[in-house]
Amino acid sequence: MASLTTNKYVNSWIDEMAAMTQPDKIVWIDGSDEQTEALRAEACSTGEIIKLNQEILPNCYLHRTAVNDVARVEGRTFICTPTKEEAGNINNWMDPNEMYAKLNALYTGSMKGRTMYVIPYSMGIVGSDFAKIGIELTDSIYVVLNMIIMTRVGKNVIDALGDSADFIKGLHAKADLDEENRYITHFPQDNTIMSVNSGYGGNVLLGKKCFALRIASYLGRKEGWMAEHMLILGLEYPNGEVKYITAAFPSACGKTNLAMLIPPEIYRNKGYKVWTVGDDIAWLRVNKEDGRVYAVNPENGFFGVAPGTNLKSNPNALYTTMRDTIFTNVVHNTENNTVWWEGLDNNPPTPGNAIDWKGNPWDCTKYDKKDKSTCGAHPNSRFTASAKNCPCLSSEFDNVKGVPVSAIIFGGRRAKTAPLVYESFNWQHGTFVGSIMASETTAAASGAVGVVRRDPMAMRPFVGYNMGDYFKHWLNMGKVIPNAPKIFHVNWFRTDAEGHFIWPGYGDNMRVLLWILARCAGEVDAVETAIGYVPKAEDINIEGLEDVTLDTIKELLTIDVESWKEDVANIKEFYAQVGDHVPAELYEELAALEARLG
Ligand code: OXD
Ligand code: MN
Repeated sequence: MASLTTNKYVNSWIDEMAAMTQPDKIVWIDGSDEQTEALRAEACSTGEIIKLNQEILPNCYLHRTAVNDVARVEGRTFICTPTKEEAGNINNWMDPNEMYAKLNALYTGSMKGRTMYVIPYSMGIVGSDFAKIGIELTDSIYVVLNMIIMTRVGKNVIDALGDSADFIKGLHAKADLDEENRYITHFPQDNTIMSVNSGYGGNVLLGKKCFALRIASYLGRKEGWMAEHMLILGLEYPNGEVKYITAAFPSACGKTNLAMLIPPEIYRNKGYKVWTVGDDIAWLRVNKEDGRVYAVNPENGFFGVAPGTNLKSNPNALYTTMRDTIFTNVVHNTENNTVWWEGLDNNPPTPGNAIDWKGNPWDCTKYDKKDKSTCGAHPNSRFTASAKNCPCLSSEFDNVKGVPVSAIIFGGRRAKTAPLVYESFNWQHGTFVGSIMASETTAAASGAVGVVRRDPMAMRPFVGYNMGDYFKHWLNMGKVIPNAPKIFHVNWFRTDAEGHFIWPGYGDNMRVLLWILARCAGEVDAVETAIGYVPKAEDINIEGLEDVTLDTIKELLTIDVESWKEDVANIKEFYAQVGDHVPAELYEELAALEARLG
């Protein structure tokens, strides 16, 4: 198929990649409905996807990955900078020449008998100052169909690129799906991403984690902006004013749920609303006119975790998935040709009518919560759904300027240490608070329970360069933002002596967001503590909450000095691991915290 462009950089790169991978043919993705529909039909005919019940789930499909290929593979993800120091100690590193040679052997001939699809895509709205263009070459129709949902794909993108060399190159080949030879690699200096031997979303939808976080974080540092693992939401007040918040939480801490929050009834009745701008990634830039930080979501869809999504936890996400969605590794209900996952409802498809994520008959009566191998849907099964179908999508979603950010929130899953919410003293301290973010492993994850994993700014697996330099970039940004957002930390996961969650979470998290925004507006006082400003208990509105009293809030806001002292020791270990690029300012903050703890 003829190239859609005369851009010599694009065409010569495609020629080179095709010479190596040797596909039977090359097909450009133009973004047209006709082509997309033809690809769906082709993928259905080969069994790559299954067309679901079009009355109940219009334009929805099911896909199953290989059983050895169900999640991101951090151990096999590499940042290939010329020196190891540039990649830092937290990333896996390999010398670019060595990695290119290794990959060359894996890619050579890998597309024989296959088609190479060329996907021109934009992260961000074509024409926006924020937007960046990528081209992904892939031998998977599943990847093409997902990219069409998750990014802005088509002829207009390649036209916008013109004859420029300013695009991110991405090469993906499924090859043999060999996990021993699976590599997700980034060459920041070459604007290049190469992924081989996987078909799982996070490893192969190269616009997402690989480009919009790893490569973009590198570009952001070079160009003076930020690429962050953050949701973006707008909170609308009864008077119609909307304030925007970005929030970073480690994977699997409920970012999508918070982004699509439904206010508690008492607030809904007053006219409060929450609007979703993004659920996973935010690109942040300083606006020259008002000196504030503006955020865009560079994606165009949601690649969300299915299990646990239900009418209570996240009705907006559920509605979003009811059309135009690709489900991956969920249960197939063959009785009515729909899908199901653990935590959707209490009506799993009955034995004889259910196929599990591995493609085998599934017996829901054998399901044991504690034994993952009995699940019908894989715990990391996903929906790829279009933002346009989200009932609470912000009207500013397509705003080329982005939305002005009032508050940045960091959070983690901590049983004891972190209070429900606290505010940092200033940007430098806020950067410190982000750098010490952590989550404790839950029983749901494999391995020991309660182990602290440091996940700075929720970016541990996603910074495309040295983590210490990333911290420095945060500090530097603080100096060039005249009207910086305030930085907060939240913890929805505090537990009592019996291990039960104290805070109801979900929609009620809105009560904490309102305190945060009131602080930003200078409308409410706070208590200064060793770790930051904490609310006065009576300033968290508990109206309409069962089981939560003023004493509950007091308990949620206590600071357990002993566990903070333990944390300080753990932070020191972590900083040592990050190595000598950790900025002196953060060591000063650490020392100051230690002193305040006494
Ligand atoms: C994701 C992740 O899939 O953070 O968004 O793992
Ligand atoms: Mn994520």
